[in-house]
Amino acid sequence: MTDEEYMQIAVELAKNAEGWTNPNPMVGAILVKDGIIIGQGFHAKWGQPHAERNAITACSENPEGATLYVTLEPCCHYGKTPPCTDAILENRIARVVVGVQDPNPLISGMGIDLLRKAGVQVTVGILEKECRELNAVFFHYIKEKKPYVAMKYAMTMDGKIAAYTGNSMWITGEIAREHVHRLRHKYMGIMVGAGTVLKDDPRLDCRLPETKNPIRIICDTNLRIPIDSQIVTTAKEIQTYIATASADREAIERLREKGCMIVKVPKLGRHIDLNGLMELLGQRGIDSILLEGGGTLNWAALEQGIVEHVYAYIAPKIFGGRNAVTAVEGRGIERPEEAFLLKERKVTQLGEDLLVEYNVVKN
Ligand code: AOF
Ligand code: ZN
Repeated sequence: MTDEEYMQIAVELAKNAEGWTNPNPMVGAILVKDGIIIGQGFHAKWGQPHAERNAITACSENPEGATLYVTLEPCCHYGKTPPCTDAILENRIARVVVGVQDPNPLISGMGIDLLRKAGVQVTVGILEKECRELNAVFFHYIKEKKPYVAMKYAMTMDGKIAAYTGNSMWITGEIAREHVHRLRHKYMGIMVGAGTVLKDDPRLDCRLPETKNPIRIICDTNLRIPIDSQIVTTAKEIQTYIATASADREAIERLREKGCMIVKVPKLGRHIDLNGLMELLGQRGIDSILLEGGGTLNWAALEQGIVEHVYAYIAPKIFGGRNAVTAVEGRGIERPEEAFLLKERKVTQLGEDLLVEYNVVKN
């Protein structure tokens, strides 16, 4: 097998931990000796042992002289766990194949240097693109210190997210809706505007087995969220932030009593400053957010430049209706050349529906 083929196995292993490692990366590792995989592992959960140590522990024979394939550069620092480079040297691993350099300033190339200086043969950049994509969130968050925001919506073939009556249950089929719940597990936070709470009274939880709920973030400039909404009444069970520019002390106190955390954010025009909010949420350790609308918030998020990725679920239906809402509302752009551009298409078939994904082009 080639280095790329072994690395692919490590990438797949890493994905087992999706949603459990944030704000740490997902990492997979395998040990190969005489062409045979003798150990494999992945970083299973934030704070727990790293992929390399798990692979070494799982070895069916002595890893001395083996090759280690690991999706991310081995760490050389003491974090919640001791350096992986120590484990590599102690076990006399002969060669290390690295997917991508760790962007963490505590490591960023120093793990590779340390191993080379100690006489280990190191190859860097095998399946680099895949390994970087695997941790798009981690790469973004460690650099920007703000969450990676992915906008998600479900629409008909004619671009409607509801009928003209406002009814949107349901646009897509069951398989696509289950996929959305996987995203709610993968992303650490989920964000909607107050309008969506007023209209749908959603729970914004994750209803799949062996998953966790995202932290809920409601953008509510003027504190319109009803005290008896499902978000507020479940705020003691599921972490909930209300981001507001309101100074209404009584309303804030009422929400706090129900378990909501209030973040005060300055206004930018008529709505809250989303970049300011992202900074605050980044400081609180939130590395990723699934943005589920509605159209007003989606527009503001695009306009303020906080969106990195777009998931569009498309159902084979047509609703029509001049007043039926679309995924992105607001004022919109004036001329086609002002469009927000998307790149790196990915298409997945989900039953009769399609999921079309893109990254947002940043200048
Ligand atoms: C690795 N292998 O499997 C992972 C790495 O606090 P700690 O000890 O868990 O360290 C977290 C940092 O280590 C994290 O920010 C990232 O730079 C790196 N993650 N490194 O060698 C792994 N998960
Ligand atoms: Zn490590």
